[in-house]
Amino acid sequence: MVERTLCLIKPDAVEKRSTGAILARIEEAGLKIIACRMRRLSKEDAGRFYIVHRERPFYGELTEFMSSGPIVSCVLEGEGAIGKWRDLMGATDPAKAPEKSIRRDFGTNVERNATHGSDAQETARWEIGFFFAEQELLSE
Ligand code: FUP
Repeated sequence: MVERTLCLIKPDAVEKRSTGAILARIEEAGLKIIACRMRRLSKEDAGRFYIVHRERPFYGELTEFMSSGPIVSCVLEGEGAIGKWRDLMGATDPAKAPEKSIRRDFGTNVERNATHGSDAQETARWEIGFFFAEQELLSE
């Protein structure tokens, strides 16, 4: 099934100038970028994006980090895009992510882990809507 998923390149990876290398891996894997822009989140924006984690002990630090510099948000489209993008990223903790995965190659630790990807179809719809209007998704 053709799916859409949200990809974020987080402040650590943008600062390290890994944006191009990460986008290249996405395209080489056969996923299509149908929207892409750079933006800096406020701490409040980051708090809304990660609202499901509000009770977790790392919520404050996570929202601080996610608003610490520019991020790149993209919408990826393709067959099984949600799972494909999560496979490309690897586990949340870069040390546990497989060799050649994006988080292993570009991440530092469980917080500074280079990228984000939606985990299910409903979350993907909500997360895409957080960053983009429907008419900004250029599928054709
Ligand atoms: P993932 O779906 O792989 O991004 O992972 P989670 O939904 O479990 O976590 C969301 C984000 O919370 C991670 F990308 C990074 C952050 N996090 C921490 O900062 N500390 C932790 O112990 C766990 C997650």
